[in-house]
Amino acid sequence: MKLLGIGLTVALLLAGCKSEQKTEKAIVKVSSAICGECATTIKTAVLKLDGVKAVEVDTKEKLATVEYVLASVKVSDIEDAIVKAGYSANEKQADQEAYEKLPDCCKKE
Ligand SMILES: [Cu+2]
Repeated sequence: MKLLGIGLTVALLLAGCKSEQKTEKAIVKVSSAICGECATTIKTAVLKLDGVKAVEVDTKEKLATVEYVLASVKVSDIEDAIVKAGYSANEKQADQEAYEKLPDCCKKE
């Protein structure tokens, strides 16, 4: 009986952990991403955030799909990371200084 109690406690703890790790997918508009290097830069920047599980960047659709842990990351954190990498994110404009440092092929003009 005692063993069953422990088992139940462990199961509950695991369930608790699992709900904390609940992930969500955010789709962020990255209108200034044009080439593969842009995609890599954005991926690297967003993956640095604690709680981001996966990042996919589609430079044709200009969309970044980010899988993140709901409890540790906010969409605005993801947007800010992209902005700081030199790209626009949703309605936020790219950080000018970071943009200047991008390789020439990644600049719009
Ligand atoms: Cu590029």
